[in-house]
Amino acid sequence: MHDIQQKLHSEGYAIVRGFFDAKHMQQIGLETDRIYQEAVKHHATYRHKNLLLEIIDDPKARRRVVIQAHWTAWISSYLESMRRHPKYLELLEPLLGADIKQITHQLHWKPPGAKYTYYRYHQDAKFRNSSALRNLLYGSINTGLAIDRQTVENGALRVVPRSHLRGYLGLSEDQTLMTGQTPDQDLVRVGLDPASIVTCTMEPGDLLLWTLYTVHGSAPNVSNYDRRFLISSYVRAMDSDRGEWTFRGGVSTPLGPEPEICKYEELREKPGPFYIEADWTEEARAARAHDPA
Ligand SMILES: O=C(O)CCC(=O)C(=O)O
Ligand SMILES: [Fe+2]
Repeated sequence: MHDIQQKLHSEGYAIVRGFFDAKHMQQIGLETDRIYQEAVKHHATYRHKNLLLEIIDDPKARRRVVIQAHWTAWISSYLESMRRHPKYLELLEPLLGADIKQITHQLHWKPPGAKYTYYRYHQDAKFRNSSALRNLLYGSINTGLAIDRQTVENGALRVVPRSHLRGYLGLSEDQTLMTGQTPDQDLVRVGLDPASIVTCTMEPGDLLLWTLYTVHGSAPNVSNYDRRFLISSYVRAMDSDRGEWTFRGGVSTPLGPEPEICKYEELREKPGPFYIEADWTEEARAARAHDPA
């Protein structure tokens, strides 16, 4: 555990091998597939409170695909129990203490053959309400659980080691995250060395940790298999006015009757359910330019 902490703090990322065993991973995989089949029935992105099922009509795959699902713990009791499994406490308590909340719970798919399966380099601090969060560097830890093998071919997460020590760099500001890759020169411009990038290849059950300032992104899936990844972001409770309890005084704590504000700030005013047409794809933007509404 000491090694993990040391690596996370010195390099900005660390990988815990075999965090969950094959039996748990098989069950998580089945739940993930079940959620995909449910989600893809929606014609567009569906929001209900913190639950978000992000759907696009992928122009390359020529089918509807699900690319992300947030807070499926609300529709899967198994994922709800796994987000606060004692293994997470064992891992996180030395780093965050015994009072821990969760800000994100996100399943990501990169369906084979789809166009939008890349993520530009960015720092997750970009996606936090900074007035509701303190101690951004080490008060939050992002975790990514490999459901499928994460390979170069299927677009494993890539990190820039030691980039977390550079503060907020403003990468991919004013850009949609999934419509392209970051040119090397953008990294060089902020003083990062593209040659230092590490591809975090992982086996199912491995867990990647990174900080809110660690520069990361991922390449498209050019393989013929999926890349399912479960991202959960944990925070020291006293550093955050957002999030769902995960461990309270070291006790694993289930979701309450109503959700807490996590990343979706409009939760109270616009709980939904409602649909959102994807406006960020190149196709949607071209249609708007052609026919400005
Ligand atoms: O799934 C990925 O490859 C990256 C996702 C990511 O970094 C994010 O959603 O912030
Ligand atoms: Fe990210």
